[in-house]
Amino acid sequence: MTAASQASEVLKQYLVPGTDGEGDSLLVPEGKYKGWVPRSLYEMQLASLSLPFLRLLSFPVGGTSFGQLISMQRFNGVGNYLSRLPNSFCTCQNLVQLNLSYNYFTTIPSPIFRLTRLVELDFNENDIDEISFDIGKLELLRVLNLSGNLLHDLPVELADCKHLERLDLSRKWYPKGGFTVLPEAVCKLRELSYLDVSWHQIHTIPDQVSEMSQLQTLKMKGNFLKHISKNIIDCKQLKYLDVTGAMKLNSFIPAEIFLLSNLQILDLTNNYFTEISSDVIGLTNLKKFIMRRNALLRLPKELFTLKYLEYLDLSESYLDEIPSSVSDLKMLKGLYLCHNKIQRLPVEICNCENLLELQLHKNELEYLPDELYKLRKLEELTLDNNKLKRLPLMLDKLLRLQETGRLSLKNNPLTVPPQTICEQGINSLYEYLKELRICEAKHRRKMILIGASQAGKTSLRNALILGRSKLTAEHERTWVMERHLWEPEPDLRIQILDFGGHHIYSAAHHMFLTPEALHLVVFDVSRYCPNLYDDLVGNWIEAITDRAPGASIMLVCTHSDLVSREEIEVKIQDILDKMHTEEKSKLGGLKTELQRLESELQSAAVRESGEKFSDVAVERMRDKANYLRRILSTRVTLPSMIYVVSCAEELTGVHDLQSSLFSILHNSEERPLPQSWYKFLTVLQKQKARILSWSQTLAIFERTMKNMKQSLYMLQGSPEKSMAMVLKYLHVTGEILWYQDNPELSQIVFHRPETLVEMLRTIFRHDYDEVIKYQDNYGQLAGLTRHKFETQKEEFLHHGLMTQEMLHYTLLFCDLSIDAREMFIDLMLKFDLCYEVAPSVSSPALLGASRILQFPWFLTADPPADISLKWPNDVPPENIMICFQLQFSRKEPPNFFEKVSARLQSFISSREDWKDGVLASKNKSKLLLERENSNGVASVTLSVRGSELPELWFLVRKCRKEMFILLKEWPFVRFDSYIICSHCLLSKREKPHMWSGEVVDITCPRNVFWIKCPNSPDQFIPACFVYPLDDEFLDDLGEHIKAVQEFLHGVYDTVDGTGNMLSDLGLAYVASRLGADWNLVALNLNLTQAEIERIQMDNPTQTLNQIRKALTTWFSRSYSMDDYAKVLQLMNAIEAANRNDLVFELKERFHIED
Ligand SMILES: Nc1nc2c(ncn2[C@@H]2O[C@H](COP(=O)(O)OP(=O)(O)OP(=O)(O)O)[C@@H](O)[C@H]2O)c(=O)[nH]1
Ligand SMILES: [Mg+2]
Repeated sequence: MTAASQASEVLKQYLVPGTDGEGDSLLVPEGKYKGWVPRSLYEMQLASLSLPFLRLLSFPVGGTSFGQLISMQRFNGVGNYLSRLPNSFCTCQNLVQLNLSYNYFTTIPSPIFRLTRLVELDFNENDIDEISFDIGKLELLRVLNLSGNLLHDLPVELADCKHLERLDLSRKWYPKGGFTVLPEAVCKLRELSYLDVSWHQIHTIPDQVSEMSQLQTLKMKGNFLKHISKNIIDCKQLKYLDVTGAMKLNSFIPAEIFLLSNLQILDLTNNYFTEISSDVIGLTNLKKFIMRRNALLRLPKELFTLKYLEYLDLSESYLDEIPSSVSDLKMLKGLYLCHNKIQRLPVEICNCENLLELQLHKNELEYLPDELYKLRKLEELTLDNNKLKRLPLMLDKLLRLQETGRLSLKNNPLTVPPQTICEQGINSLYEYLKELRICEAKHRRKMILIGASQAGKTSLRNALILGRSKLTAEHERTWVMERHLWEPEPDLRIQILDFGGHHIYSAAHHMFLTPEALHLVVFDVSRYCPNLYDDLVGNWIEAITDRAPGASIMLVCTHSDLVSREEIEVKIQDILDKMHTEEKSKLGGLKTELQRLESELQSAAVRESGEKFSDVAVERMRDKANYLRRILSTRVTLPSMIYVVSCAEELTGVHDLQSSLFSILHNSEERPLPQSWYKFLTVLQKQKARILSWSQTLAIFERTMKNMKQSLYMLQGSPEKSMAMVLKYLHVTGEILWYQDNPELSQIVFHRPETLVEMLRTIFRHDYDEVIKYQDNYGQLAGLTRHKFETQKEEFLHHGLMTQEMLHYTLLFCDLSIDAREMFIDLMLKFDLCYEVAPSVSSPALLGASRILQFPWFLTADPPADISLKWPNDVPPENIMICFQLQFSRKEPPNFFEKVSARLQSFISSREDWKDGVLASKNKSKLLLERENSNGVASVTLSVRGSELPELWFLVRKCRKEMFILLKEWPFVRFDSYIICSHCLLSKREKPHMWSGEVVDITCPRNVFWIKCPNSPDQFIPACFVYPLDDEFLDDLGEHIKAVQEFLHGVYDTVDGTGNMLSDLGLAYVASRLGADWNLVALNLNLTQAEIERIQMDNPTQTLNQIRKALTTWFSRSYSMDDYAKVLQLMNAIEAANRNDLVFELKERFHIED
């Protein structure tokens, strides 16, 4: 290969092929060839040629012919050593773009004027001082750049370049020479849109300026402007005027400038103006006002009427004040006030919510407004070199600032937070502020978002906290509950509890509810229709009013963007009507009942049947009346309006809701946190354990108080009581959870409430089926094969039965360590969320499991098919039945039935559960717990059957007690309790008499064995069917049994008596009639003396029980005899004890023939 062809190959590497039919471009890199280029260049056919910074002294090099280059359209020879051009240059007649900037030309070379197709010509940074009149020949020229030269004059022929759009004539910075008047030739360029005439000595803008009707940008830096023709207002397109340092001789800003109503950018930097005239108001479209380095002493209020202003730079002047009207600049993005003498910032500045940059360094600021945190978009905040002692407490809410790190605080005498913290960087500073705030907040509240699933609670929470729309995706359901801290203002600290609306979570809700909270009942207006009132609104309101005396409730309707205004109004009216009608009728009912009680109390008229117990009955009535009065006086006032919001983009109505929330929250009682309590809280929160025991907490409390030199006794007299006071306070404000009133749970402190949520989430999840899947690794750890896993999962989903293995698996799956397992079980049991059951034959799939927990919430089953065998409709003969019923006006409180069902477990021995019922037994007694909802009345009924009267009453009383304990969680739920008359039940009356449930509190008075059934005045029933027997006094149990026996005898009208006499009740009757002679009878029935003494020791004070025990012992031993033989043996034994009277009586009573 020849040297020439080699060189041409090398050049080709810089070739860029043209696109769209354009020729190729050759872009030789800077410095590649110093002073020359391979000759092969001239053989190339190019559209563009670029030879920058190659130290070329001439071009073409060493010759006069351009060769093939003659056809090029663009030539870039920037940064060479060129000072002239050969004549041949004019042969490149296709040239449209020529760039010869940064060379050494002293004039524009004449060949150029023959390039009549030129559109762009660039001679920027040469040494040109004069331009030939030939310039006028370049008629197509649009861009002419002659900046950085030494021009002092212009030929008038420039005006012939009438298509010029951009003209840069700015000079080198040079003390002498230049234009003194804006040249006439320039003024005639009617198509000019950009003109730079900086660094001349122009003192006048002449009247002809008006001809530049297309001018958009005029740069006149460093001139000596004194006179500006007011014709400048004819430059209607003028948007950008830069007169930096051009008016140092003026003491006022020329008024003509303020006439430029279309101006968008005005730069007045580097002048000596001391003020801005009120005429500034004329710049109605101004976006950027730059006036750095002047001598401003004050600002006119008109400046703040420029509503489109986005950037205002007033730095490096003598301002000592910023007017409050700065907040009128709603579009402001940049405010630069550094290097002034400002001592205070108006609080209104915090309303400039679009501010991105705020420069305040080198001023004399001593304070900053607390609300500064509202400038959420701020990316730069410079505060160094001021006199700040204290920073706003909420500064850490400026999250963008944390991302950019553009916060400067140096050289301030800071004490809060201390300077040393500030020097550690923005992250440390923000942490410090957060802690400081926990300590200093005055208003602490819990705010509860509650409502149906998908109501829009979480989206509303986002809108409130973030101040912008963040709608949740449809699948993002809140899972049990989420707690978020909201600090909208420095002294407000609000814990928002956002509940998942899915019904499966309702079991857990009440754990987090506190009456002191502010409740927001949220519903989706687009889904609302009158028959969904209860589901979407009513039930939720009721859940709150029943629990929380004096609670604050607000109603919020979301999704308003999806529904027309008119439709919303109709729906809202419907809701308010329903809500208030219901409330009115409830209150009406309460009042009527109270009146009835009051008048009954007044006349002290007591029902005939209760004559003997009048004192107690009156007492009960008085209690009830007081209770009703309490309900009436502390009744929640229901909201009279509904807030209508949309959490979609526009956030319609959210602002109003927010303002109302603030005013409610501010008006609430102040709850500052004393220093030592705060310390205690922070120490608690740092504990690694998931939960703390009472004694652990007490130790921490004592240590902290000692360190803080605080009295452990404080107001409450003992460390325990003092700590209880602090814990209660922290619970109410939502920082921790502590269940003071629950004896099981009061010994535990949930110092990290999320622990509880995390645990609940493992089990209480609406999507358990889809999410919890089998994985080998977890299966092995939990000891579950795939098959076992599937069957156990099935058991959980259908019968609510969770094995220890399955729980273990679920905890692992949810990333909770198994050390949580025991605690989990313990807590779930304590919260009555489940109970432990023995493996039973009814769920054979779980027979091998080590421990089984029943979660009644997950029961979906119907009553067992054989229920009528296990609990026949007709009460079996010789059985007593007692029914206790709770009635609620509309529905039972949420989860009440499930919890009662869980609590039963502690006193029954076997059970079978379904969705709305439990069939259980204890010894020989059977128990049925059922819930029902019909005709607007919800009831939970407990029925017990058996022959052991004391045991039956034990079951009723125990269960009733548990129910009442649970009902304390809803102190204002209205319920009535009854004993359903056994007489009416046994005789199958359609409407049985309902004895007021209070009778259960009264024990059966001595010597009263019969009372009248009000349903049939001539019918007496055993008193022990209505009133429980006195456990302490069972001496007249015998008489009661006799009454029962006689009563049942009447009801069943038995003919053959042997079986009856040998029934439990029959033997109880015999026992009740035997009395002191029983030892002898027992001996006659072949019990040994030792056995008799043992029986006496086991039942030391209760003779009747001794006798019954003796009789049942005999009875179970004589299983091989037939009934007749047994009766005969018993009669003989009684006869042998000289109780012929009794033999006779028994024969009569049980129809026993000789
Ligand atoms: N158009 C519109 N959609 C909304 C609005 N608020 C919520 N949504 C949508 O409604 C659905 C439910 O919203 P969420 O905020 O998750 O409702 P939630 O009450 O928290 O639901 P749960 O957590 O399941 O109880 C989501 O798909 C949201 O995007 C609103 O004001 N307008
Ligand atoms: Mg949610």
